[in-house]
Amino acid sequence: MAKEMKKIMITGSVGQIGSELTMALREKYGNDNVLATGHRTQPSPELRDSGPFEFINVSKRETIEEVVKKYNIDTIYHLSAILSGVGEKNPKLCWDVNMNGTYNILEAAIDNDMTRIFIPSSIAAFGPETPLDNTPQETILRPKTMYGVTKVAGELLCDYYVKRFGLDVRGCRYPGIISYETLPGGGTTDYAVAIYFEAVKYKNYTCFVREDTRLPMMYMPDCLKAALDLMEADSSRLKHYSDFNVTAMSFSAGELAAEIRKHIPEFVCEYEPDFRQEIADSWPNSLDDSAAREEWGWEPSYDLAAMTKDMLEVLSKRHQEGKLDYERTKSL
Ligand code: AKB
Repeated sequence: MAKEMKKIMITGSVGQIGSELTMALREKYGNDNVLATGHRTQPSPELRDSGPFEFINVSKRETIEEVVKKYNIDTIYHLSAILSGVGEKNPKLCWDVNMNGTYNILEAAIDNDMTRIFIPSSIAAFGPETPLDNTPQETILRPKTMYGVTKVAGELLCDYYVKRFGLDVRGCRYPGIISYETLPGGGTTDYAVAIYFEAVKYKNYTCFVREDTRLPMMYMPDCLKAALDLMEADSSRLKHYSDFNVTAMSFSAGELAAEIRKHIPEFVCEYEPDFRQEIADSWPNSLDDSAAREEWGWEPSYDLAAMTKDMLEVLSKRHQEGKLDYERTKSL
């Protein structure tokens, strides 16, 4: 008997991860089987023209219900979230979107008998009391940002739905994600993306964290692989559900700038820390992701050198062709 096709919905599909995850899922499961949703931002022509798209508001349950029923959705990748920097500027909005959004997605999943849900967490779940190096899977979770608070509460809520209702919810604690398609919006790790665009376009960058700030990071192809692999993993092997540590590399802002200088020798990076320094300082230097490796075979492909080569090749080509769509932004 033919395996029934998944009917997938993605929230936050216009965002940094969502935009690329939508295309990866459409490639894997068929364009018509992947519904992209967003809040207000218009989707790119690629996203809009390659499959279905709807506007929803994750903090309004009825808007989720409507599209879930219309498209007969059985699987959700819930990507919409307010990130750490914007979350500190607007903690109320952060709570509303992240907490009510997660709760509404979980409730919609139960009420519509869904088979599997992906809800990512983040290194923001950790805090200053967490061990900084090789941060363990099981550790102290006392974040000091609203974003972090919603991520810890989200992990706990997901685990509750697994145990209490038998819902298959999975997720990983993403580190900073670096990519060239869609810019991240309002996170603390955004400097590690902006630096590449500005190195190519302006040959200089003013970084909003100190040179010695070290954080765990991951290149987009590995980020997509983590989501796809975890969602395909054999459930009998999983001891964890929504809180897997995953990482690919760790580097300081200074090491990142030095790696870029190997390709663009004239590149100058200056450092003017803003309020995001304190957030970065409260997050780990590096993560222990052995649970993800053991339980579902997690293995990243890109390190700092391979990622930098790829990022600069793509962005330089775009710049030469006059297609590098990037403007310097002021502080959040
Ligand atoms: C942020 O910086 O807020 C995000 C994250 C690490 O979750 N990129």
